[in-house]
Amino acid sequence: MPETTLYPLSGRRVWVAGHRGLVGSALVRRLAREDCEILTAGRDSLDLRSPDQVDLWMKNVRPEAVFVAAAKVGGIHANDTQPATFLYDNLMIEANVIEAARRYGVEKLVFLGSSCIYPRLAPQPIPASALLTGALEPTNEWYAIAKIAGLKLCQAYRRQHGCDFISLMPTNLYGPGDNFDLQQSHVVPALIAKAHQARATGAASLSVWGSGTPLREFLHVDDAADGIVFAMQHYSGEAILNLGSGEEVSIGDLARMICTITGYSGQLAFDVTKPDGTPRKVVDSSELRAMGWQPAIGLEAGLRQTYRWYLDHIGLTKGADAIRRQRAYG
Ligand code: GFB
Repeated sequence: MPETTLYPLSGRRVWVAGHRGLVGSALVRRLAREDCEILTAGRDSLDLRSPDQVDLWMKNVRPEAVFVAAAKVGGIHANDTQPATFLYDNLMIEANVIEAARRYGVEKLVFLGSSCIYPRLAPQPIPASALLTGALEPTNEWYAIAKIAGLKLCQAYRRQHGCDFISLMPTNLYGPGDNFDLQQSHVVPALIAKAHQARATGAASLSVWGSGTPLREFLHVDDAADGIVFAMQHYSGEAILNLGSGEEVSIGDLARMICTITGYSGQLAFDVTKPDGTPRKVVDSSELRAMGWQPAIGLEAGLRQTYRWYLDHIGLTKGADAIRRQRAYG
């Protein structure tokens, strides 16, 4: 931990935009350890795609610090099949929040992008300097373009208006509070839900999309939240920062780990009619690490904890009850 904190959160009014999502809910958990006032607004009362609603909220509530964790997110299938929603919703959310933050004098703002902003065939681990040096991965270019626009907004507002807005690019995140809907979800919650169901129903095989060969870097969302809060407290600058664990695994090996954790012993059936997406994306997080942040939760422990969360909150079938009892007492 650096000796001086650039932007202490103690006593500040902090808005977590998107507090019900995977990252936003982890930020709320993490910020509970800081002596700050956490501000939130549900989707029912504030549509972040509306410039007027965002302006009014900011005018009335006057946060001093903002985490832009709100976004339309999803896995490879959701990205690939809803390009307009991923582009429009994300452009509107980030433009509205960033402009209102400038207008009402927000002191510090952290914008969250994604590792998919980098070219599909970027050098690995991906340095921040790889941005805009090559073609994007087609399955998520709409989301990536919206996120590139968001980080560029932060840079432009810093240059033109002197705003202390910074951007972080997290790698693939997972953990409690994730979306387990198979049509929308990322790979970790999808495989947990599928393996759980396969075990509960005694299915002979479990469908894994693609070839199983793509490599992904996974970071537990509580580690991500810690890194995001750390960056708000300790970093100010135009350059974007990567946020990753450095822990890379193939999708096939990830599926095998999840089978072990859920107790499913059937076969993996790789469905090559589904896309693989980018072949590899591990980000170079050395800058944030050099400042003093490091992740604490290894992939296997994180997956086990996420499966426990799933059993307690979502897998409420007869099969889940039986499995939960067995795992609690076994
Ligand atoms: O997590 P995921 O959906 O997104 O998929 P990306 C990662 C890999 O897991 C792909 C494979 O190779 C998928 O084909 N996979 C295997 C599965 N089985 C499944 C399954 O049942 N469900 C899902 N979803 N995948 C996302 C972007 O890319 O990365 C987002 O689409 C975002 O925009 C995120 O940037 C970080 O890692 O391919």
